[in-house]
Amino acid sequence: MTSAPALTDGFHLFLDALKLNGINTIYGLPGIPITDLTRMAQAEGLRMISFRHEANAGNAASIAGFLNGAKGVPGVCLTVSAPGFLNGLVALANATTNCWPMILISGSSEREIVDLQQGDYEEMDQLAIAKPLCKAAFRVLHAEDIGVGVARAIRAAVSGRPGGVYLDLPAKLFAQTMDAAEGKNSLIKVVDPVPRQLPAPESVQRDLNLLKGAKKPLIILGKGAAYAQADADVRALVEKSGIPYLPMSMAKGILPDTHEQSAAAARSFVLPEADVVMLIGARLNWLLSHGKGKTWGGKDHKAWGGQKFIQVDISPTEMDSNVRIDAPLVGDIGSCVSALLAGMGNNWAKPPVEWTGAIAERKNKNIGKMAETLAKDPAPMNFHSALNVVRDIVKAHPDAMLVNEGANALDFTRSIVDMYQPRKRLDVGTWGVMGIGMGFAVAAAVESGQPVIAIEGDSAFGFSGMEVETICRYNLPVCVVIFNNNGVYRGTDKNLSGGADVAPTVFVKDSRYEKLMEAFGGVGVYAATTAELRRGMEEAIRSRKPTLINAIIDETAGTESGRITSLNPAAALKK
Ligand code: ADP
Ligand code: TZD
Repeated sequence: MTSAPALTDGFHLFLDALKLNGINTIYGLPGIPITDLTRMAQAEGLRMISFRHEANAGNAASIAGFLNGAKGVPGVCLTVSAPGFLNGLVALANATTNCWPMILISGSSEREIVDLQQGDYEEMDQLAIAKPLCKAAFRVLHAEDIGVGVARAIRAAVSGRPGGVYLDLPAKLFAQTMDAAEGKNSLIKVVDPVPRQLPAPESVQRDLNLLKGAKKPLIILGKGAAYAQADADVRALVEKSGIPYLPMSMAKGILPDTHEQSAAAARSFVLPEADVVMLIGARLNWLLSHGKGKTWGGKDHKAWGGQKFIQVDISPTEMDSNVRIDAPLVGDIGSCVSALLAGMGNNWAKPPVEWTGAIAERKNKNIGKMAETLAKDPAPMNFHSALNVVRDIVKAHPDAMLVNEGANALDFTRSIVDMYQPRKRLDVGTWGVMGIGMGFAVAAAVESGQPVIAIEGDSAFGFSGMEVETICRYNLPVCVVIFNNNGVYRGTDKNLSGGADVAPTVFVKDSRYEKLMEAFGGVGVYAATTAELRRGMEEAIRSRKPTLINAIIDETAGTESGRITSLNPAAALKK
């Protein structure tokens, strides 16, 4: 009697393909047709982090991609069909916008029923819908193609400019069987998923020539530089050149914010004054006022300020997107920066002291003013006094991950809380999207093993608040601090009609958010003073217990839209 050949199936081939490529964690939410897949993932030794809403699982996967993408490992989010898939799409689109590698994997209904629109359970043409929102989208119909599908998805996500990828897995795929040996042989371990992309020597020389002639040079580090994990070389470039630098939000900490060359506290001075600006992994989008206009010393809101730009980026088509790029340097940041370092030689002249001295003067004045504000301890707390506490805690725990969203809660945290290590600050990114908070916090804890501090506006928190249960369930060392000022931006708006409903930006006053955490066994803290906030945060970090601190902030503090009030169309006609 001959024994039947060993078989494998779609479930196992898919999980084996992930594992083969170093993907050990899946963020997702079970249901038809992927319930068994989530169970088997766990059984096969993957970490399956199960969320309460796919939006948060998607955000978790996207920030895992930010943290690990340079090592060739994208974040993975797994959802059910139609509604679950749609719930994951904001994160997929956000990942693509931010250049983070994430693969959204969704189960889908039967192709022949979907394509004839015969009304299957959760019927939707998911592939077509995902396509415009991501870098690439693939569907696998046959078990023997799983290896290729996963390999293509990984390569598309992490190579070149990273981004979101959609992978469609129809229900019928999972139970398909094939010979186990052939199945194993069909899997692909992606070789060199993040190939180096060397810059052209003549481009390097062009950059150095421009930089050499500069009287007032400036370096801007963006989150692409943080993503690339070329920390030592980026730091060496800044220090060897002696050029002042500005870190974009998520680039904070590549060099410690206390570095003497940081011009962050003199931002509004250096942008219009600089003559040559080198962008490293930063785009001239709205966050940099498109490289022109008054921020840059232009005469009006669209006028060029006269700066020459060097741009280091992996994407050639990023160049000239907003203003002329005089010296594009296309390649991966690690290779570009090391080529620049080599080209600078050993006697590179530092920038003129007139420039660095003028910056230091502005900077010290502003830091002095800020120190005075931070030293005040008003009752109730305001953003500054509460953030003075957070600032101390982060300084004492530079390994901790800091997640941050809100409007004022975002802007003030970014400018007040110094970061000391790369890829510790995780925030709303290019879109300024609310809802990333708890998803990012979960992934930050899972991926790093470090304590996580999430500084959340009360509105921002609401978008993902139910995931405090997830934080408790996995017993993650997350300390959520809600800056509770009773509403979106502030809690003081009035209903213009005089009716009984509160204004659209106002919430229930004095909400007891800390009880949410207590409901699931975590620690809830009500903090009305800076002393209570400090005690709560210190204890959370010490104990590593899931903690939610409801920090009561003056409801009149803060401004509409935080720092971007100017982007908010307000009625020109007042009744
Ligand atoms: P920020 O918001 O911090 O200014 P952006 O997201 O606007 O940063 O810009 C990041 C840039 O970094 C993108 O243009 C992207 O193409 C680029 N980038 C991402 N990863 C790399 C890499 N490994 N090498 C070079 N450039 C990269
Ligand atoms: N929805 C989504 C998905 N993203 C957004 N950015 C917004 C809505 C609009 N929005 C902001 O841009 S900030 C913000 C909203 C709703 C919340 C601000 O209130 P907050 O923070 O309580 O979180 P502050 O500290 O009180 O300003």
